[in-house]
Amino acid sequence: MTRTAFIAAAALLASVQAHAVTVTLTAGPSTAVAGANVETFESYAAGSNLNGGKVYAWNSPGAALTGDNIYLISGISAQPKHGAALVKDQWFSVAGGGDATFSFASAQSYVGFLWGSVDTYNRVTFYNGSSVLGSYVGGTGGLPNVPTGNGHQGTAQYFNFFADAITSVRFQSGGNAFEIDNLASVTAVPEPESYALLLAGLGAMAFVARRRRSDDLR
Ligand SMILES: [Ca+2]
Ligand SMILES: [Ca+2]
Repeated sequence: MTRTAFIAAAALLASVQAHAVTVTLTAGPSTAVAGANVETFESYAAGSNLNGGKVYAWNSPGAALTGDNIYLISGISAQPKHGAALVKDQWFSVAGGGDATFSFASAQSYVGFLWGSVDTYNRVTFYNGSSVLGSYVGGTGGLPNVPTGNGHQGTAQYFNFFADAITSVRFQSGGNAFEIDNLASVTAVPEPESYALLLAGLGAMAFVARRRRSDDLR
């Protein structure tokens, strides 16, 4: 491949892949995106270790009901609030200093989750392979409609993140805790314009290669 063709191919690849993450919020408790796969964390034993975090249940040791209609394991984790009604279920929690990653079998065009008690020490990062697509910190004003500060256990916001190809999502927390439920995702299907761009790029490269060959013959 010539240097020019290589640069053209690299630029083309970048234009296809480097699309930013779009963030939206909807009312909880679960995804409103059609066709999403949803992990509710109900199939795990309470206290299970999972991908760097833990699955807690409403009846975990030390759990007590609070005035926000959630179960609180004092100083450790709070169940994400599902709405006005009391819900007895399980959730996923990343403890202080914790680092949890969910890797997908194939690229996803969407990832969403119910984020309970959004904290300034919670960080969520979306990857395509080792490339960071987007990284967000809770409670700092960087996300729409999220109260700033820590410990807003009474909020029930569902977060939606859209990107072309998310291969993993990472949850990190500097303190107790980063709590989520109803982790949803949708498998990515390449968009028609991506195919069109790729075909146009391949056509351009073939044209350059052919012209170079005919130049050589002259
Ligand atoms: Ca659940
Ligand atoms: Ca929290």
